[in-house]
Amino acid sequence: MTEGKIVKQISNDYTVNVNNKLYVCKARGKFRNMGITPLVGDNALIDCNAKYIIEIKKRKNELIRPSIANVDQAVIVMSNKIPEFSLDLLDKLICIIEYNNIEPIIYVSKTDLLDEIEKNNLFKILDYYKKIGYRVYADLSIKEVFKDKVTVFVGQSGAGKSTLLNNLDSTLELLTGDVSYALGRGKHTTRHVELLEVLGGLIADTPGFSKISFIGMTKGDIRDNFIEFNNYREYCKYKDCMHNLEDDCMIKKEINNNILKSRYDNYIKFISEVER
Ligand SMILES: Nc1nc2c(ncn2[C@@H]2O[C@H](COP(=O)(O)OP(=O)(O)OP(=O)(O)O)[C@@H](O)[C@H]2O)c(=O)[nH]1
Ligand SMILES: [Mg+2]
Ligand SMILES: [Zn+2]
Repeated sequence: MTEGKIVKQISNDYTVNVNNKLYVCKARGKFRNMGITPLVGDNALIDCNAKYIIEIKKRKNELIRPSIANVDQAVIVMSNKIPEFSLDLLDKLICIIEYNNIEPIIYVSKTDLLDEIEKNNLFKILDYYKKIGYRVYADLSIKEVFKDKVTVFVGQSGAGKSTLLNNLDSTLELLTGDVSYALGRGKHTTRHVELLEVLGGLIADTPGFSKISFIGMTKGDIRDNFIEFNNYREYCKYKDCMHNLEDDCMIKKEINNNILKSRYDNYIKFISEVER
């Protein structure tokens, strides 16, 4: 038995990397009985001869859609145009990624399609995200973040995830797709999750996902993962303030001052989504 990492899954075939040798394995039936599905990113014990996965090591975290385990950081690829930039989606992704103890990194693609005024407006908003502690990139200087990390690329279909990966390492030659202009959204050019060795780390390109949701999260979880709110909540009148209908709420007082209005509006939208 040897230990390796699952780097790719296509239906029931799991490719496991053991000291840079690849083995295509099946999962033992016992996993199904135990309710475990092996995931890309799993550290696993395998039988190299019989080509079976025998054991899955305890996970640090796991994401669903894209299904992947043991992720350190997530690059949120946000397109400016086609598909349109969405602060709503950005805040949703940040919140879910934070909740999973994964570090979000923001990458804005297609800035070449913007004029100077549009660019200025965009960077003003992005400055807010920097101020509250996130790393934000709009060019290939993002290369510095990948070494020794497991990174997942997330973002809408057509946002430019595979294009960015190809630009980070031109030998990858990943398929990229034309965005369906009529719909303003992509058509899932990338079809499976796979960990690729890039710039001294592992990066998972994923199919753009539209079904991301707050599964398993409570309203309190959403509140706690709007990280900048935590700097002010001790000044709210109520200790467990939801920053919604309560009086004397410091978060509400800080809107348009230290808190970006769209962040607050999205927060209110998300907690009512979870309530339903
Ligand atoms: N102008 C411009 N076009 C870009 C840029 N990045 C990506 N594109 C185009 O956007 C389209 C979609 O890019 P992909 O890299 O396939 O998008 P994806 O996020 O991998 O999409 P899925 O695999 O479907 O999830 C392609 O036609 C790219 O050429 C960019 O920085 N500027
Ligand atoms: Mg892709
Ligand atoms: Zn409050």
